Amino acid sequence: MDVSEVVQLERHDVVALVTVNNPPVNALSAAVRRGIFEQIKAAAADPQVQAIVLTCAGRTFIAGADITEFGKPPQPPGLNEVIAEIESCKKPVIAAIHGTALGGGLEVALGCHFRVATKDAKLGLPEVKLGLLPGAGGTQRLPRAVGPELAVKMIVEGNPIGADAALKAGLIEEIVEGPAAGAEAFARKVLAEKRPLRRLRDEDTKLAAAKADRSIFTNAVAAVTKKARGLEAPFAAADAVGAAIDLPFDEGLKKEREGFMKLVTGEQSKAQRYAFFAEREAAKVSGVPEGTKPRPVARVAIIGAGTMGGGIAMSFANAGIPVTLIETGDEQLKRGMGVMQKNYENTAARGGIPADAPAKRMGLITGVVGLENVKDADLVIEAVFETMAVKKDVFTALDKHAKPGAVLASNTSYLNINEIAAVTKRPQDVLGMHFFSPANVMKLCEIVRGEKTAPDVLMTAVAIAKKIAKVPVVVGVCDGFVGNRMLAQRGKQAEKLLYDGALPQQIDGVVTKFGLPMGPFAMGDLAGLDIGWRSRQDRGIKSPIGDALYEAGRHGQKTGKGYYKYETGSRAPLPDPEVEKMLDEVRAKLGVKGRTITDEEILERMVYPMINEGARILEEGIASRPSDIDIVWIYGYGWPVYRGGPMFYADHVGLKHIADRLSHYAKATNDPSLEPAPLLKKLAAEGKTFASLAASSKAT
Ligand code: T1G
Repeated sequence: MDVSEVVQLERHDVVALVTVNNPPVNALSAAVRRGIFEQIKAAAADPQVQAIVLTCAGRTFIAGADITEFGKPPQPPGLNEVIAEIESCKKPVIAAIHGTALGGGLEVALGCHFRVATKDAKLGLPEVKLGLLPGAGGTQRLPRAVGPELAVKMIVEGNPIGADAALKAGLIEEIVEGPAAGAEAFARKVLAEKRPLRRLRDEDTKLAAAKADRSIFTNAVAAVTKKARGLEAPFAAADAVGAAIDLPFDEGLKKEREGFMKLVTGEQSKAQRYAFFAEREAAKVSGVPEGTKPRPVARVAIIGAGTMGGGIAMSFANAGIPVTLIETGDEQLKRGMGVMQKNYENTAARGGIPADAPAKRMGLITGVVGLENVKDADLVIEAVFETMAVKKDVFTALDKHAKPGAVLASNTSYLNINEIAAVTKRPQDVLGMHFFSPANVMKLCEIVRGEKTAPDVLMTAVAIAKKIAKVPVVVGVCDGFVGNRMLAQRGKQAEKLLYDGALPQQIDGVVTKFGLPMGPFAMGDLAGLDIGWRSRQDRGIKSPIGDALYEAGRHGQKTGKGYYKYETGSRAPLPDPEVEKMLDEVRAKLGVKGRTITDEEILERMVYPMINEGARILEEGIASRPSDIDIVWIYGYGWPVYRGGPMFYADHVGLKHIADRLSHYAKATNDPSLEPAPLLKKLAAEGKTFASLAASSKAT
């Protein structure tokens, strides 16, 4: 691509403007790097130019390196070279920041002598979210700009800061109107005041305190790496920032480069970069006519102020969307409103939201009694009792009271959307929006597409889910859709492993060591074993140990005992010898003798049956892509992002191995349902991957 196509140079008397124009996010492709390098050189060599402004066209300043280039042979000039050219320029170079200056984008700005930003700009180094660390000087220049404590927080957590915070921290010089014009005015000021050029590589003042007392930095690192269990990048990134304190700039840069190269070629970053694109791919709905527009959603009504309804209402209020929250009685409504208020106050007390946010957000939620109050809503989401009879009653009433064109969504976690839609005269307006508990925290929203769901209704749900900062994945109608359907297979194997001789703590231990936040039995205790028992009663399913625990009044955390025991006021699961005794009795009744089971067998029987179910889900078209299934598991159940999701993991392990092990367990445990699904068998026989499906479906 020709340099001038992506990076233009123009001169306004003594000020040169170098403008990057590489939509959609001005990513630093090879052409952009070449363009910046050459246009800065040209401006520096132009005797009429006394100052240079680096700005971007479109909606944002440079949002980072071009992630699609990773894994391919690097093309010159490297980003470090481009930044060195800017920093060594004899004329002042000013970065004009708007939108999101992220990753390599902020690193380019850090190579400039001055930085100005618009009020709504965000500045950050999110590389750690891709399993990387800033690889173009960010770990060395940012601590010199804002100090090592804030720098290591920004780099290890990967979250951006706003312009106000950036100004306060000394990351930018000024907040300006309109990035380029504001920066040009600032450039003229720099010239008029004959300000000395600021080269961050030469500024060590803000490192002095941490040089004198290293514990300042080590404490900061400890604070931000608490949640980094299993991840490599956060710790490597912290080490690179430490090198800025301990070493001269160029040696620190070398250390950063070594750390970056190790991560970018590693398995974790490959998985995290895959997940980044998979999340965006999931929002591209197949089988919807090009240009289908979502319906406008100005007001939402939520039916049910329980745990789910309250969490969903909070998600909309958090995005500034007014909510009518409807309950059947004042008592339930009052309780629901109180829970949300408390949630907001607790978050504000922890500094998670501003002190005035609870009042503002609760002010957006109007609590009322009576379904007729849905009449003004553009989107109605019911989160009532999880039985088909209750759902049908609610949708019959919604059909009567909701305005024409309103989207009617059920939050059901497994019930048949087509059956629910059939009780209305408007099945085309009905779909599922399955949120995950706690709904105000978990990001996944399974958008369940009914047979008759209209394309624009589907796109409305996808668009509104993104607007409330959820990750939408469109799924088909079946028992449990994608996530819970796969979870059910894992639950089945977990229970069988108990009868085969394993204990809850061993099984949960293998699952959490693999990287999930919680194992199946701790999850059961959290959700409540009575919920599982009721659902089994509904469906005529027996569970010897589950029923025994329920009948013994062990309903999980809520009764202080379930698969584990819990000390008063604690949610920490403690192994309970009582449960071991109960398992011995159940095994005796079943006539099975327990055996010692290896962690490896547990892991294979926890994960491979889920992958097998994922293959069936793809065969049936319940999910359009293997990566959609991965996104469901990463955002709905906390599957470790550095393992990319169950289907990505399957490709990494090898489908032939997985198929062979499933066949082995099908025979060893006399469970034909464990035989490899036809799709898995076929791909394994052909030496292919699930990823090859996505590639071929993209090709069609
Ligand atoms: N490279 C390539 N494509 C990118 C991209 C990037 N950095 N960022 C976004 N895209 C694509 C994205 O796939 C989508 O494509 C479209 O742009 C719109 O994105 C050397 C090594 C900037 C906040 O991690 O966080 O710099 O689906 O849907 O919601 O140290 O994109 O339309 O075909 O997300 O408005 C560091 C990643 C890179 C920022 C905008 N930077 N991007 O959000 O739009 S590593 C990042 C984002 C690095 C240096 C290191 C978001 C956004 P398509 P979108 P959005």
